[in-house]
Amino acid sequence: DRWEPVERFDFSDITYHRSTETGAVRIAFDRPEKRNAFRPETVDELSEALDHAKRLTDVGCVLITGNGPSPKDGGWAFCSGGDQSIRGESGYEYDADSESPRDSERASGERRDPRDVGDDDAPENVGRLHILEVQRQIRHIPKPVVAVVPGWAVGGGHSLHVVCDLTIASEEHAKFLQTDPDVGSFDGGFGSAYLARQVGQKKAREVFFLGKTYDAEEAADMGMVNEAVPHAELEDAAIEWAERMNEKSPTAMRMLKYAFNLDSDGMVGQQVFAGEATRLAYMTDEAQEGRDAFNEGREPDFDGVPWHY
Ligand code: 2NE
Repeated sequence: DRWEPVERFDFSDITYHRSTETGAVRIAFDRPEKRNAFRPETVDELSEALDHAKRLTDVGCVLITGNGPSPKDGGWAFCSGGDQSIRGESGYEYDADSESPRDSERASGERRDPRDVGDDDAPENVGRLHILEVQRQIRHIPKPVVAVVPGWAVGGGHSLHVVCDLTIASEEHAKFLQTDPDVGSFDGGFGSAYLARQVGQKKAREVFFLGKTYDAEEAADMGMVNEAVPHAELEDAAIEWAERMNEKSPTAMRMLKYAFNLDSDGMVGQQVFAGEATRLAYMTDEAQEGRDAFNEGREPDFDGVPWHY
């Protein structure tokens, strides 16, 4: 088979696989009966999988998708945003009674409970909006992230595809829709402002203010989807992209991703880009001479190092 599960995790709301063919992972929302809406548990798992994928040095591409179809009605979804049924007063709340496999792991101390901050007085179930932290993870993970959209991308799910480096979508089933202002929510960050950089101000405002539904072709024409492909070929096409990207220089790809991010990420973008420049500098003889001189208690000798131009 093309995918093997990453066995160290026992997720309940997502699935997480490594490709057997190329350096890629597949992270998929796995709540198809809810159009893959996310709850805090889903977001924790997504974050954990992304953090793991970041540290896989032989993986050059992350695919994020939604499992389907729904066993209830056959509908396909990438993600329909925050699960409105568990939305509390200030955000999305953990299911206090849930009995996912992860809860037993947490109870036995095998896995850190993200709700446990080591302070017994801290309220446990404050509303969360930490999908926004995951958006920042996607921005900063040092490899391309591809949104593979088999169906609905709605609300916070729409914003997630916007924040991914590339989007590939099912010709037949993908649908793009912003419902944020219908449910009193607004992604005023990447979901809207960065979308405007992709499709222009008028179109981005149309997406939010009129709440129209766009198919994959329309979204591609608009500039927020890279390619619409037949549904049956969606995953093959995504893997082909991953293979192409894996043939490139990892350093160049990382620097390019952060260069593309830089002007929309402000000082944080500069900091991330500069960190990678520092890493490259560390690999030079002159930086190693500086380190060695300090450790040996002598003055550094940079004679002969050219002032490149
Ligand atoms: C996604 C959409 C357009 C699909 O419509 P349709 O007609 O294809 O399916 P249906 O029947 O509406 O949905 C199927 C089942 O999925 C549940 C529905 O309640 C339904 O359940 P049953 O009746 O079968 O039991 N479902 C779908 N989306 C859900 C959701 N987000 N939460 C909980 N249950 C959901 C249509 O379903 C839709 O418009 N969904 C709502 C989209 C939405 O408003 N999302 C939240 C936006 S705010 C946000 O995501 C956000 C943010 O902006 C910033 C930070 C954090 C979150």
